[in-house]
Amino acid sequence: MASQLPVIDYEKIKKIHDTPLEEFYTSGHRTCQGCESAMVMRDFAKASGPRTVVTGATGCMYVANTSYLTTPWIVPWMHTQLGAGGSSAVGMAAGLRALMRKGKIPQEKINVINFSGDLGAGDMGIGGISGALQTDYDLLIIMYDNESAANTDIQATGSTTYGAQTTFTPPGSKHRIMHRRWKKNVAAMLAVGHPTCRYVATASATFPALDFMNKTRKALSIGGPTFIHTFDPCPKGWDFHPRYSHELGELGVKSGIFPLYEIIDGQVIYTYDARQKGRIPVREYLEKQGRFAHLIDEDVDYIQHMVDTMWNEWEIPGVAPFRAGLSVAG
Ligand SMILES: Cc1ncc(C[n+]2csc(CCOP(=O)(O)OP(=O)(O)O)c2C)c(N)n1
Ligand code: SF4
Ligand SMILES: [Mg+2]
Repeated sequence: MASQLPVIDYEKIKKIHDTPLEEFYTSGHRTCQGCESAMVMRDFAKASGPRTVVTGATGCMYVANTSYLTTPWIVPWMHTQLGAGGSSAVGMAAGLRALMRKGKIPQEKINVINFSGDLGAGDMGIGGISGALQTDYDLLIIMYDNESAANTDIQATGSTTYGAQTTFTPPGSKHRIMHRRWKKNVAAMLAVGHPTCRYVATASATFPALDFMNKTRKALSIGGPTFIHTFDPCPKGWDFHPRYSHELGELGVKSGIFPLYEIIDGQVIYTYDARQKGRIPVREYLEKQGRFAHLIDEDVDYIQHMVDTMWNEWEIPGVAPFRAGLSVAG
């Protein structure tokens, strides 16, 4: 159950001109040119507005955003340890609740948002996030997924795409593909495992207003502990020219390799329904990135096959990779 504080009355953004002009993540950062994760920061801060406090786990979005004596954050912001995103959000929300109960600060809805990277949230911090999703606090955890431990020079994580070159998985003459795991399905895993969590979504800042900002607002309005997983092209780690970040995001969504959906009170809603809209070949997404330059046709065919299976054969396409249960009597 979420807190009884009045919710902030967010309007749905129907077109790009509806987005607020005020910025709460602005100049003063040193992320790479074309960094889509920086867009995730800017967009969620814009969507959530001034009555927001943010905790951020170690990673590019901590380090590049807090160069000595500078910061782009306008809203209150606190660093937390890698893997501690969930517990930092719970601590922040509990602290605010206690201060309000004791009358030390006015009773009002203050958004608590944690951002953690794919290593920090999906791998190291998954236990703490699971704990946070079992609480009754209003908090939102955003896993910004650049598909590597980018800050420490692009090591593979559980979220790295099959076959990608990283500093942990360099292709060699003996083994062309060193990264053989399929991408971890973090949002769905958290949704399935926490049935009372009312809002889980995947999102893309390539579609900033209509997709990501509205999903941020929906999560904050629905309340309770909520989770969003974003898909963030990273020019440095994925090896492409910074001008193509949005194009890569679009190709990832339209090829179906990164499904966009919301799970609201247990109902799956596809926000880009690749079954109805069709999918472009995944090759169009892969061939524009240097991290896949070593792949040969059969590797691309394999990735295409896996994406096709995800959309055509999974019990809940893109979300749950199971077949319907059989009884033993069968
Ligand atoms: C407990 C701990 N282990 C390792 C590190 C070193 N470290 C700092 S940032 C980072 C990578 C984080 O990756 P991710 O969460 O995906 O964020 P990104 O850097 O990609 O933005 C690592 C391994 C650390 N700071 N703390
Ligand atoms: S390495 Fe990637 S995630 Fe990190 S600042 Fe550069 S573009 Fe952004
Ligand atoms: Mg990362």
